[in-house]
Amino acid sequence: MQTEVSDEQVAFYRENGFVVLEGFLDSEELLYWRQTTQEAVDQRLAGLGTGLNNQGDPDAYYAQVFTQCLKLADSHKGMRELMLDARLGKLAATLAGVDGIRIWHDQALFKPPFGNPTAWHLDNPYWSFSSRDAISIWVALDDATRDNGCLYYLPGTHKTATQQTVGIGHNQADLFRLYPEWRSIPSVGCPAPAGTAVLHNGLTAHGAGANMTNQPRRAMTCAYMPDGSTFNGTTNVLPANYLATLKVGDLLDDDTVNPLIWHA
Ligand SMILES: O=C(O)CCC(=O)C(=O)O
Ligand SMILES: [Fe+2]
Repeated sequence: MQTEVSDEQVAFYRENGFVVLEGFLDSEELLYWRQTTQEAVDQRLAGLGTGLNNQGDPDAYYAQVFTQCLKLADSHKGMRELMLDARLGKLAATLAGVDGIRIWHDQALFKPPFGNPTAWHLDNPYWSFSSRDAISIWVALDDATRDNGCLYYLPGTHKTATQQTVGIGHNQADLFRLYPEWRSIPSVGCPAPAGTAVLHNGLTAHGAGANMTNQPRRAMTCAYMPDGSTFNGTTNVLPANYLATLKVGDLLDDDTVNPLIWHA
């Protein structure tokens, strides 16, 4: 796993709100990540393990944007080992410029054959903490191309975003109702050969195209929370028993819910 980044890559990330790291996984690691993720998703969809997925109604529009399986590290041992790797935390912390990184949630995102596009959105406003330094890693398990739904970004939007976003719905352009000034920013597509990691700030506008091919576009991702972040009142993926103990402003520092995977 190639988790070292250059000063230029850090500078690019800070300026644009995303960065593409080709060759992140070598071919052996790629096979292992693909196999582990597929197995964890298959188990989850078969009803094993705990946690969340969006396949309640497989015909629903959102279910055909991607198969979304959250918190696979909680239900699959091999996935847990992959996700708790301190090198991932150090990479995220280095790009974000923070001194500690906790897992917010992992999620597999498999855009199905002929799947719907992923409408423009911001991530951090969905989550139970508000931070300008939240960061996610998105690892391509298949070649992600302009044909099958690679990611697109609006560079620099992490600098002007507020904590307002839209749902990932039918209209690609809903986000521009909130941020009309972003319509003038040229989007940047990020084709990503399998094994590439793409990282983005939780406030960078992003989306993905439709999958016009008859093969899945699989990705394994993880969202990270800077250590020291506090509860903002949003439920998101927090377990009910933990939520019951929290009030707005409390530190989110429970290692069983949000593991601290790296600290300076
Ligand atoms: O994989 C996709 O289509 C969208 C990914 C995304 O929105 C994310 O990783 O935050
Ligand atoms: Fe997203």
